[in-house]
Amino acid sequence: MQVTVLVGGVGGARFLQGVKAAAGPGDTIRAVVNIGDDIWMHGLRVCPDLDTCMYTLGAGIDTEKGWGRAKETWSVREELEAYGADPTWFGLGDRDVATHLVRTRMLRAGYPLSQVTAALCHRWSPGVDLIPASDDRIETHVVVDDPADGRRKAIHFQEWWVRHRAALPAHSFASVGRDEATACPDALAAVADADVVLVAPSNPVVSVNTIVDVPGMRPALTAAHAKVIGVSPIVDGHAVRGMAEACLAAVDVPVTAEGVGRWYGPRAAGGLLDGWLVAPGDGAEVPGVEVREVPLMMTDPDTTAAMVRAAYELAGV
Ligand code: GDP
Ligand code: FO1
Ligand code: CA
Repeated sequence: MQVTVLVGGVGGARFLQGVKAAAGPGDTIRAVVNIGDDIWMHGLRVCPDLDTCMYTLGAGIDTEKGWGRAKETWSVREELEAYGADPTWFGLGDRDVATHLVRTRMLRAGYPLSQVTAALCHRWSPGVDLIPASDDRIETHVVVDDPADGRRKAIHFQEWWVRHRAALPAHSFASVGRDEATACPDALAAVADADVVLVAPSNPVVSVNTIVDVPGMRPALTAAHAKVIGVSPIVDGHAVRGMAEACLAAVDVPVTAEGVGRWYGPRAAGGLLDGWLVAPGDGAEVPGVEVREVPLMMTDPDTTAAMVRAAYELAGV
């Protein structure tokens, strides 16, 4: 069976561990990964969601932080600070820098991000094809009121999330570069060839919508012969972790499994979903979408695998 999964970072990576645990012989798993978090940092291209998936599935992740490398050291960061090299609010670990050096060198040599990612994955063997949603640069920027003078301005998602901890109310999100971009052909193929498409319990706004919104992706999802089954990242009215609540507020979507399911919408009406998994008791009415209640806490890969099997059952595969 060919499985395609739309993922962001931490939540997506944990979900992919469950997809791997549920996989049978001969199954292929392709992950279409959000690139909206990507940023140029000290001349290096950093791809947080691709790296979180690669490190997590390759057993190199710092499991406590959910990003960056295990057993990391911070000499480069300390030296940058000693030079007063801004920005100092974004931590680049020494081991992580090697990934960005290899990636940046290959990008500068003209390789597309999808080929760069495949090259990095030769080392990490994640067991899943990690495919960027686009080979083009699309960055999520956040429109906020400048704390200094109250003037409205757009800042990179990483500045909003890392420097300001998402505490600055987001008026809106902008995908800078989107209109000049196209979806990665391998990502479109992953959707077209899939026997089932899963939408991981990733951040609906800055992980899932930023993938679906890449030019070419939504028509591919609508045309796919596979069923599209989503998993709610909102349990009992809360995001399990991270800043999804702040993001949903910015797009006026209720922080409920129902609210997110309705925002994604039924595929029959041009939306994303055929099915929607919500946590027990979260009962959601999503017109045009078949809803199932299943335990949704990804405590370990086998528990997550049960969620994945429930999604396959809902898809009829
Ligand atoms: P990020 O890019 O690192 O923020 O990661 P993602 O966007 O892939 O996932 C973040 C989302 O994962 C958050 O909105 C959480 O609510 C969700 N999440 C994390 N752990 C769990 C879990 O155990 N179960 C569910 N249902 N959602 C989870
Ligand atoms: N998150 C932080 O909270 N602080 C950091 O200093 C930080 C550095 C960092 C470096 C590389 C990388 O791949 C991720 C990093 N992150 C950091 C996490 C990052 O902001 C998140 O993984 C996602 O972008 C949020 O979805
Ligand atoms: Ca992310």
